[in-house]
Amino acid sequence: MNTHKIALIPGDGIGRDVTNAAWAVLQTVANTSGFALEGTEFPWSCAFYKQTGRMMPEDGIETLRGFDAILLGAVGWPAEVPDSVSLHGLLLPIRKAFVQYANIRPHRLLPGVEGPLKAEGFDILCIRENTEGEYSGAGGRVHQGTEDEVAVETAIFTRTAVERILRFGFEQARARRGKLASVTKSNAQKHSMVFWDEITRKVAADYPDVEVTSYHVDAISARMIMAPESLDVVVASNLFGDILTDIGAAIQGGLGFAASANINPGRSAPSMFEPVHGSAPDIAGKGIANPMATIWSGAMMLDHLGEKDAAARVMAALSSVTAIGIGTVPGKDSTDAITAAVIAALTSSKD
Ligand code: GGG
Repeated sequence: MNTHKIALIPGDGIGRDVTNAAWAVLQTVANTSGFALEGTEFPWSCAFYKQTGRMMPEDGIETLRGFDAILLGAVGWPAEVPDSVSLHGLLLPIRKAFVQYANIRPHRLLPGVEGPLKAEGFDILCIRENTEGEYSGAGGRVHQGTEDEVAVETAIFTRTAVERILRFGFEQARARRGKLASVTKSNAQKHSMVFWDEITRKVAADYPDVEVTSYHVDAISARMIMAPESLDVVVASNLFGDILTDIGAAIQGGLGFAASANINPGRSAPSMFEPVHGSAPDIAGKGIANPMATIWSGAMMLDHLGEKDAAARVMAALSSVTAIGIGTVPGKDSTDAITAAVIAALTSSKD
């Protein structure tokens, strides 16, 4: 029997609830699909930071390298650890070290979920550059604590990273509806985004079958709300993609539905799967976090691991549950109730 080794990092706040839920669903589908998932849990989180002074041990990356994939819940507990420390101590180093350069976030309505728009339907795949750009961490502060203090945050755009993310986007567009939106702001950012546009045109020449349009980030933000059905694949830099995918989450009914995959397309290291949402301290411990985003991310993990049928079964189970109104209204159904309904749908689909 095929066994996939999965590193589980529940993280902070609702991260544990949603990871437990997704893991129960994934174990159910594995047990009924003829493969095994072997999970190893790591307590890396803000609580771990409080105990050790680090978000993960010094050899954390090397420890994770031996796994087939990583399933992560949420990171951040700002009351105790600054968000800049928790993000730069766990999530961003994993994405960079494992060259998970493509952050993929699907935005569509599950059956029975209305979302805030009157849109008939939409199916957007946002692809966010995940290793550099505005989240490079390059910069510093001088004259700290004085009137003359200066903070510099330098966005890094390399030809290698911009070209590979655009190429990845064009491949996805080719496999979908053949439309690619390249997100820019080259009227204002006359170095990095002019460079981004040049590389978009260069890569586009290799994909004459894909219809490519460059949108300024402000214009595409409005378009995602006013005409989301006009978009197919959207490729953006790290910061622009982070922001646009919160809009994507909002129009698909909320962050409880927004899944994501941090993919190393060359498979030289494990990829990581996580909901778009964070640790949600306001609802942590209440048992009402929507686990669907993490379950959907788990389906993306199965797909990446080659368990395509199992991934499709999880998505069908999620859809059948939302179609009867379970998990569609924030806070109405408990995490446990939603998880039990998805597991029941999976089990009955095998009968
Ligand atoms: N689900 C992982 C998590 O905690 N995400 C919250 C967050 O702030 N992410 C930042 C990012 O995706 O770059």
